[in-house]
Amino acid sequence: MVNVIGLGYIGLPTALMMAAHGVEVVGTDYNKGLINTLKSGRTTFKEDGLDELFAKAVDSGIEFSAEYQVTDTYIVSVPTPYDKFSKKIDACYVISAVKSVMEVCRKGAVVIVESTVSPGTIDKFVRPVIEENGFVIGKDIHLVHAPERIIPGNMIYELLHNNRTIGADDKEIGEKVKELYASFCQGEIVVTDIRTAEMTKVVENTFRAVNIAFANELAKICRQDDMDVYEIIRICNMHPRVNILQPGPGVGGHCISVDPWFLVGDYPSLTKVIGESMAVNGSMPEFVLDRIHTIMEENGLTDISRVGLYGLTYKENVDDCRESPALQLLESQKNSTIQLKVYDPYVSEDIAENQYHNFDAFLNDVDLVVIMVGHDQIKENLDKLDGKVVLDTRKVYKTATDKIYYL
Ligand code: SAJ
Repeated sequence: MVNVIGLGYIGLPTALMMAAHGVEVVGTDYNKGLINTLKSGRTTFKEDGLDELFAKAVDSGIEFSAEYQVTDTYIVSVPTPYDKFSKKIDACYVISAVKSVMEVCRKGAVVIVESTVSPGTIDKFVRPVIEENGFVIGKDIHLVHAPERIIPGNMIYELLHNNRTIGADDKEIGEKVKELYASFCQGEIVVTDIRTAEMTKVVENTFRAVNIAFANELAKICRQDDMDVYEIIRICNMHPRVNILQPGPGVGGHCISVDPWFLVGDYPSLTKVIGESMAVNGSMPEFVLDRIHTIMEENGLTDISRVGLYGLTYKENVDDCRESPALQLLESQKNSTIQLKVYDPYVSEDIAENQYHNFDAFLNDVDLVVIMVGHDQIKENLDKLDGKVVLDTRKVYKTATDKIYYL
């Protein structure tokens, strides 16, 4: 039996996928409300295919409990934030989950950390917890790091098809864990050591963050001298060895905007490119704000309270708002008199001032719409924006016009 600890964006789909493929699974989370929701037959966030997978897993006997289970395999999938000042990883949730596992587990158990951690975290924080509990690592408890690579918005497909990395002290244990993931994963599964697996995961997300920062910097250069950044990137990407990502209003989510800081925190003097890239991405909400003011002036608009941000999530077609560019922008304005209106079809709770829950009512109250997220919903309703001035930060419109502006 596998006890999956932490039933958030990664832990829940992983637990469901394993259960749907014949593995005996109990999902555990300290949030009793979340456990009750799952027990009552409902999922806790929106993701394509998640409800269907949930139904299959329930049919296959998955169980949910707020209690840690006595079992032979644990998968720890809890958040790893970073300390905003030191930029170092805050491993408190991982440490606390492993401590709780130690209270119930038997000798011989395999503890798999799936949470993204900076290189050295397992040596520094996880091994001591196991040893303090009187276990000998490699004999009583086996330690594995199996970072996840699925992308919100396409999680279920990627769980099945992505290649995976398993880091283990002991090759044989690594192979055993590989077999567990191979119960559903059709991608290639590489077995390596723990430190390499830790670094690999953080490097992948850092690569993407740096690439996006490059695109964002190009957008700023092109804006200054009136060049079309999208056309330039499109043509550059026709080169066989160039693949530039897209500029945007900023970088959000719990991965690309977080993981590179782990390296900056641990290697401050060696991370010039990474640190600057994070600063460029972090400057984009402010760049959007400057664009709003310029566009208002060009169109003779004077009332900032009639500017509306469309999209509060960190990217399209998900309901996750963590670190989202729109929230970063609103946060930077919180002490000013600027009162922007906001709307997101994926966000039903009230999370911001002046938030609308009806698209038409939102449009009625604004003259300038700032598309912060390219949800399918807006792509399918562009005609409703006719007559509005639009700042399209996601290139939802195919061409800019005298009323449609890009970044
Ligand atoms: N973004 C851009 N321009 C782009 C692509 C993305 O501005 O060209 C922005 C998005 O709008 C968003 C942010 O970057 O605000 C991050 O979105 P994302 O789609 O790039 O990535 P995440 O955070 O949803 O998922 C990433 C993925 N990592 C990589 O692609 C290397 C995913 O595979 C990881 O599993 C996930 O992080 C994670 O959990 O670490």
